[in-house]
Amino acid sequence: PTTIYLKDYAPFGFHVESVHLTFELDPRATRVHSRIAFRPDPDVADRRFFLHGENLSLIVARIDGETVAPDITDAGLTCAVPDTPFVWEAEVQIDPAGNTALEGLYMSGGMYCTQCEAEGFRKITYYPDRPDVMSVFTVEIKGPHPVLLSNGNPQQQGEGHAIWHDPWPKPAYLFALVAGDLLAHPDSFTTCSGKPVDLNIWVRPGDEGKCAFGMEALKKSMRWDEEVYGREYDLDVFNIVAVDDFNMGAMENKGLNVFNSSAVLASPETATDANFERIEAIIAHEYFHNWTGNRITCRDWFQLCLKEGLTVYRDSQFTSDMRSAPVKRISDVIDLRARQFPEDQGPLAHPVRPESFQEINNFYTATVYEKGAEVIGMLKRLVGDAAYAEALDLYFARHDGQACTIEDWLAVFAEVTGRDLSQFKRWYSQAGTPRVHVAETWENGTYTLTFSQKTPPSAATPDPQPLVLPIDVGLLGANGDEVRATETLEMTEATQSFAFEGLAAKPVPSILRGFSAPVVLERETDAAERAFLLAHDTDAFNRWEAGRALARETLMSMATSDAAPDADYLDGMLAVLRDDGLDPAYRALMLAQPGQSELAAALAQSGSTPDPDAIWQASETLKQALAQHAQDVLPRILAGCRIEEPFRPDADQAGKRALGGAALALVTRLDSGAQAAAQYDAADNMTLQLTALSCLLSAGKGAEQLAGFYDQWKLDRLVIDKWFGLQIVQAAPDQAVGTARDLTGHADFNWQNPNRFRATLGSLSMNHAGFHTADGSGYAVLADWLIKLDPVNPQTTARMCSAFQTWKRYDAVRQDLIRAQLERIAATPDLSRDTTEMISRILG
Ligand code: B3K
Ligand code: ZN
Repeated sequence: PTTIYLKDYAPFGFHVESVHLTFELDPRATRVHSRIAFRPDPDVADRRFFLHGENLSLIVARIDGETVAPDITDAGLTCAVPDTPFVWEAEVQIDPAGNTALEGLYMSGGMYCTQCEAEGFRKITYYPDRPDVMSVFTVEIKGPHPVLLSNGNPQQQGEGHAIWHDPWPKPAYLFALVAGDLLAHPDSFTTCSGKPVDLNIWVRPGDEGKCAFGMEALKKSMRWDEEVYGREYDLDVFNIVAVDDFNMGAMENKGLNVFNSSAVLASPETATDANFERIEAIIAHEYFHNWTGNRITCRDWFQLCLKEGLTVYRDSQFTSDMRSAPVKRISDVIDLRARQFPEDQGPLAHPVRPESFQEINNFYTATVYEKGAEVIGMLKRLVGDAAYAEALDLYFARHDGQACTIEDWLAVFAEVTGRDLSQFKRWYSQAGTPRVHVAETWENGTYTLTFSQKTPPSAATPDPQPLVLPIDVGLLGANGDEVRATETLEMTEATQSFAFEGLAAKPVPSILRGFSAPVVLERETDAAERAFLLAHDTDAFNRWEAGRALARETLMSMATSDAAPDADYLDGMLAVLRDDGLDPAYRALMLAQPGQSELAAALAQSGSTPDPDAIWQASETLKQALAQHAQDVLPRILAGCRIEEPFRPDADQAGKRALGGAALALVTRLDSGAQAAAQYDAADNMTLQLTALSCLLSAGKGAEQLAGFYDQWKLDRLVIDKWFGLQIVQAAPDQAVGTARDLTGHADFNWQNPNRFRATLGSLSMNHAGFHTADGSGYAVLADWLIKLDPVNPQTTARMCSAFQTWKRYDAVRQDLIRAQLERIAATPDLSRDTTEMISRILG
């Protein structure tokens, strides 16, 4: 496989003035006619005419009306062309029904749809399929389908024929086409300057009752982007389509967003509160891409974080505004630690802006997305809100209609603030999570914090340099009052001290408030200080963090010795449970324990080899101890979380249900599932139903309810995904592999559907002790299925290989077992480029 390097970037030698596409749809033999006006770019010396194209049958090609005979390879074609503007025409034939990779034009449940990012357009026709080639598209669709959609505004629409024109120049990765027997959930929106926009969510018949929430989320997103970023929508229509077979969450195609149905369809009966929140965030994310991604796009795929980091940052601001800011921040950090830290600390570590790749689809990662968003959060914290707003205005004004780089992005900040951002830029080029050690001194009324930062070297970054770290610090007095309000310390050196003078007594520091930088903070302290901060910290994030640290530390010692659960932790949690002044959602987050994989990482970092069974046992013991410790308050919590009003998927109600669910999980450990069974029977929404079922399964009960759940929901694909996943996630360690194996034999296990595959095999990899079962059967089952899926759907296969990325944490026996599976996958004949790259990076 060839490796592509950022340093080799070279512009294309031609401008594309316009693109006309005509599709004659047919499941096995779709014809695509293209008419593309090229103009040589005199500023580019290399004017080789290369068009990407894969799996295309070329029927005919013409230049200015004359038939030509291009040189065709697996990757595309070259052809002699004039040195003056010319019109390229081609007719190709493709096979949407045979396209199981779900990239390019494919079929899902009888409808046609497309996925072109990153490099899927080349499976539709010959084209310079690179994001810096932007053009105006007109698309004509012919086919016997009531609904025919593409980007932009409709010019003609009728049964069997439609023409769409998109006036905004765009790269081919934003192209989309949808055709099928679809129903619309319509609405409309008037933009800030008074322009009407027709909105539609298109679904297959039967799903029309699940669109209302997504539509509200869309309208809220449109308003928010006007109010907060001054960004107005720019077409007459905005369409969203729900598709069952989709490799990821959703796609921001211009004016025609295509969504995995799990990321848009919801009703109270079938979707959980977590589903609703995720849907609201993804709709916002894709909508926000209209400006950050579409109007301003990426010069090349190395710049992916330019649009993804910024858009994730924007959607997290949106969720904070719509819901609770502290709860959103804590959830984001939980997610960052669960998904990005393992990547950054293992063999797949790469910078936020990678410098090389073999398959770009392997770089749609938590590092590019979530760490990319953290970097923007740090930048905003360093320059301040006003300068951030000014820099963004300049970015939009200067770069609208362009394909840009991280250099362009940082330049607007440098210009607005006068700052030298060259050191800050290392956040984009260095892999690895910095570890920040803190020491303190107290002398004559001066309290000094000394920080040292160290980023562990990795294959991607062998010699890491000090980063700019915004470290938010506040100081508390002995009674819990804040003696110094939050201040952002700007650390730039490897070791640096900050002094706080004129203090009456030694304070208790609250460090890294709001998780102001994505680092691992190392502070040797005792449980008493953690408990103090858990009770008193005025920063909501750090208050939660104190409880999290207590939980982590007690679990680590329980997993490695015969230590009993820490009393400070149990008392602290009891106080949290009793504190009705705290937001229920926040209390629910406080009660959640660190994940077992996160504990394994912490143990490995502290120098011991994690034992998955011991971690599981410690986690069970701690939950049981908490249940017993809190048994007197749990009934009151449960009663207080009961909701009499009709279901609303908003933050208030969701928070109560989350706290009620956390309490029910504890109660189930004391009452053998009586109350969970009662909640299951009475539930009139999916959150309560699924929470109750989950409690029962984790107690080793609920067989009857599980069967009933299947019967009740067997016709609802999204709910049955939950049914597959929950059984595996909640299985005891010695049952998980067997359960997953049984389910892969179930009549409803459609392994070619990514959602179902992930619900089954992805869930197995998330059951930490189950996946890492000592005989290696978890590894073998996953490897078997990855080998089977690879020729059918390389993207989903490659993505799921990351289940193995943490393998070097474990003992020698497990490492050998995992290595054997990785080598078995690597040795599979004709393994895809996607999976080959992932396995070779993981093997190191
Ligand atoms: N931009 C798409 C992701 C495309 C993934 C290609 N493998 C969705 C998003 O980030 O909004
Ligand atoms: Zn995105």
